[in-house]
Amino acid sequence: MRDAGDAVCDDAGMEQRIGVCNLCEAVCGLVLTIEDGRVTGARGNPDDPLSRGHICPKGVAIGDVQHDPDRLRRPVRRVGDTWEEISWNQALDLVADRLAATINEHGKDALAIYLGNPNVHSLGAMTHGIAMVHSFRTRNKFSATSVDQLPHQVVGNLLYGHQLLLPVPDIDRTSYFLVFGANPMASNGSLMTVPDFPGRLRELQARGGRMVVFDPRRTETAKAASEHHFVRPGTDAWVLLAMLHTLFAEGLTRPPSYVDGLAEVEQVLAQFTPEVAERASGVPAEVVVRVARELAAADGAVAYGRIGVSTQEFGLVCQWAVQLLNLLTGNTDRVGGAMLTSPAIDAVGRGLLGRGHYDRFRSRVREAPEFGGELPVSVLREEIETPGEGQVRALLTIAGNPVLSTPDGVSLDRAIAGLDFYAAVDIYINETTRHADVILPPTTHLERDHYDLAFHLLAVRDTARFSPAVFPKGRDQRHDWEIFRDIHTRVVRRLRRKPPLRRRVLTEARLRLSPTFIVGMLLRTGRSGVTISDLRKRPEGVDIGPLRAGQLPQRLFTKDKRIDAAPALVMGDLERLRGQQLPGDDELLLIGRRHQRDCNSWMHNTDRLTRGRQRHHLLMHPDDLQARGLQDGAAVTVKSRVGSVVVEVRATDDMMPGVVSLPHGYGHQRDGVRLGVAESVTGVSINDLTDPERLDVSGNAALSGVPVTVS
Ligand SMILES: Nc1nc2c(c(=O)[nH]1)N[C@H]1C(S)=C(S)[C@@H](COP(=O)(O)OP(=O)(O)OC[C@H]3O[C@@H](n4cnc5c(=O)[nH]c(N)nc54)[C@H](O)[C@@H]3O)O[C@H]1N2
Ligand SMILES: Nc1nc2c(c(=O)[nH]1)N[C@H]1C(S)=C(S)[C@@H](COP(=O)(O)OP(=O)(O)OC[C@H]3O[C@@H](n4cnc5c(=O)[nH]c(N)nc54)[C@H](O)[C@@H]3O)O[C@H]1N2
Ligand code: SF4
Ligand SMILES: [Mo]
Repeated sequence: MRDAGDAVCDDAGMEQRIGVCNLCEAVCGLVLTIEDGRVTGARGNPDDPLSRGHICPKGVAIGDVQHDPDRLRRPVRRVGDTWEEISWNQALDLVADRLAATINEHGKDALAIYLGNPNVHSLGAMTHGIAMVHSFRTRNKFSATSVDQLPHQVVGNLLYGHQLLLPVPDIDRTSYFLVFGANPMASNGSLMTVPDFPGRLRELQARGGRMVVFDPRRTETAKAASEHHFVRPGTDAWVLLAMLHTLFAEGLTRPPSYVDGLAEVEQVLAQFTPEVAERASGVPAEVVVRVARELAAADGAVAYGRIGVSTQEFGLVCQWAVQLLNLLTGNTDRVGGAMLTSPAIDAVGRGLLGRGHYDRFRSRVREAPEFGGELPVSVLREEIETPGEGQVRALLTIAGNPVLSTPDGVSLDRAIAGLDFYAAVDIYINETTRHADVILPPTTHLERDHYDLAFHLLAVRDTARFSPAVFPKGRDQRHDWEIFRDIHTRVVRRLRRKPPLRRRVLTEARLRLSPTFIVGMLLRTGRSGVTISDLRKRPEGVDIGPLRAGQLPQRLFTKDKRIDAAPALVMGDLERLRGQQLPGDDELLLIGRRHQRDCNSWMHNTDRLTRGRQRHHLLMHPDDLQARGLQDGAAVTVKSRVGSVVVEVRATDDMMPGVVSLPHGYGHQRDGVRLGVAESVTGVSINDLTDPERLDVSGNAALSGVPVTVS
C-alpha cells in the first residue's frame, strides 16, 4: 500500500504511477511508466478490483493524447481560416460578452448547448459542467444522449421512477446472457461497466453458462457467443415482444409482487406472436420461443440491449421489453440477473442526478418532446436555421463533435457555420469545433483528479477508486471545472436579467469548490464508510463486493414503491409499431459499428491506433454485391433520403443479407479540409446518411436501419 501521490521510482527519471483510463465506460485501472515527464508505457493494473489488469489498445494509447502536439493547451480564436492563441482572460471575456449579448438581445433560448460523450468521463464536467449549463436555463439543451441511451433513461424513469436507476447484468454470476444490439468485445460494454469482457465471458462459459446474441452483423461478440442470430435492423421490438408473449402464453412468468399492470401487458402482447415476429425480423419463430423458455428456465439469467436496440425507431419499446424480460422471469434484483449497484457515492439515491421528466416542453419548430430538460439533438439544425422568436443564434459545445456524431452532419455543419457566435470547450479542432469563434481547451485525463460518479453506478461489481492527476496542470492550463466556473461568473455578471440572488450566490459558491473536495464531502456524508483518505491510500481501488440482491422495491423512486409495467407512453407506441413499414426485399438497411481501436470520432490522429488494415469500409454480403454487379473493393455510392457518400465496399458474409454497415466517427475530410488525422485514415461519415426525421418516441435518433441504395 502506498500513497498515490508517491510514485515508485525504479531508477533515475523513470517511475511507475497508478492511473485510470477514462476513454470508455470500462474505466480500467492503469499502471503508467513515466520517463522524463513522458508516458512510455501503460499496462492494466492487476491490483484493480474491478478491471483486474485489463487494458485495451486505446488505454495503451492514452499517453498519445497527453503528449499530442495537435492537442490544444491554450485558448484559440479563429481569424478567418487561421487560429491565433489568446490569453485565458481574453478568451473568457470574449465568450462571456457574446453569450451574454445573445441572451440579453434574443432571450435565453437563443443559446444552444451541446454536451458530448467525454463529459460523463470527466469528474469536473459532472460536478461543475452540469451546474453551469443548468444555470443558463435554455430550452435548447442537447447532448449525445439522444444519439445513444435516451430510451434506457426514459424507461428507467417510467418503470423505476429514476432515469438512472438502471439494473446491470450480473455478468460474473449469470448462467444465461441474452444480448441484443451490443458488441462488448469491441466496445468494452456500455450501461454495463465491464472491464475485461472477454475474460468474464470465458469464465461464464467455463461455468457452463451461455451467451446468445441477436445482431444483423456477426460481430466479434457474436463469434464468441454460444449462439448468434441475425435480426433485420429495426425489427427487434417484434422479437422481444414475442419472447414476452411466449412467457405469458406458456405460464413462465414469475414477476415480483411489486409489479402492476401485467394483465394489460399480457393483453396487448396477444397479437405479437413468434410467427409475426419471424415475418418482421427474419428470426425463426422456434428460436424466439426457445430463447424465451431458456431465459425463464436458467438459474440466473439476464437480457441486455444496447446501441443497436436504442438507436432505432422503436428504441423505447425495445428497452422496455428488455426490462420486462428480466422482471417477468424473476431475474431483476436477483443474483445472476439484472442487479442494482451500491456505489460508495450513490448519485442516484442522494438526488445528485435528476429523476427525469418527459414532455414538459417541446422544441420550437418540430414540437419534439424534451426529456430531463433536453431536446433531441436531431432538431438542433432546424432550431438554428428556422427564423422566428426563440431561434438559436449562439452555440456552446462541450467535448463533442455533433457534425460527425449526429444525423445529417452535412446540414448541421452548414447551420453551425452560419451561427452568430460559437464557443467550444474542447481539446481539439475537430469537424465541429473548426467553426468555433473561440475554443477553450481544458486539461485532460492524466492531468486531472478522477473519481467516477457515473460508472460506479453501472458497474458489474461495487468498487470505489480515486485517481489523483498523474501530471500536474501546466502553468497556463485550466481544468474544465475552472472554465465552467469562470464562464458562469462572467456571463451572469453581464446579464441584464440576472438569476435570483439566492440562486446565484449558491451556484457561485458551489462552483468554487473543487471536484475533489466535493468527492471527499460526498464520501464523508455517504453510508459506505469509505473516505477519500482510504482511497488515497489505495489508488488501485477498494473492493466493496459483488452486486447485492434484494434491494427492490425499497430503492424504487416511484411514489408507491411499485412498478407499473404498462406505462402509457410504451403502450401507445405499440400501436405505432403495429403500423411499422417493413423493408422491401430488395431494400438495403444501413447500420453502424465500432472497432476496438476507434474512440467515437476522435483519436484518429494517433499512429498507434490507426496503423494496419483500414477499417472504414462499407461491409456488405457477397450476394448483395453480386445482385448489383459490384466488385469487392470497388468505390460505391451509398445514398439515403438525406445524402450520399462514396466509399470502398468490402464483401463479407458476416453481414446479414440486405444489411450494410459503416463505422461511425469517420469522415474527417469536409469541404476539402482534412483535419489533423493520421495519413492512413480515410472514410466517410455514416451520419451524412442518417436521417434527423427518424426518431424514436423517446426522442432518440433512429440511426440504425436507415434505408439506402448502393451502386
Ligand atoms: N451513426 C451513428 N452515430 C453515432 C453513434 C453510432 O453508433 N452510430 N454513436 C453515438 C454515441 S453512442 C455517442 S456517445 C456519440 C458521441 O458523440 P460526441 O460526443 O459528439 O463525439 P465524440 O466523438 O465522442 O467527440 C468528443 C470530442 O470531445 C473532445 N474531448 C475528448 N476528451 C475531452 C475532455 O476531456 N474534455 C473536453 N472538453 N473535450 C474532450 C474530443 O476533441 C472529441 O472531439 O456519437 C453518437 N453517434
Ligand atoms: N472501441 C470502442 N469502444 C467504445 C466506443 C468506441 O467508439 N470504440 N464507444 C463507446 C460508446 S460512446 C458507447 S455508447 C458504447 C456502445 O457500446 P455497444 O452498444 O456495445 O456498441 P456497438 O459496437 O456500436 O454495438 C452495437 C451493435 O448493434 C448492432 N446493431 C445495429 N443495428 C441493430 C439492430 O437494429 N438490431 C440489433 N439487434 N442490433 C443492431 C451492431 O451491428 C453492433 O454490433 O461503446 C463505447 N465503447
Ligand atoms: S477498455 Fe480500453 S478504452 Fe476502455 S477504459 Fe479500459 S483501457 Fe480504456
Ligand atoms: Mo455513447
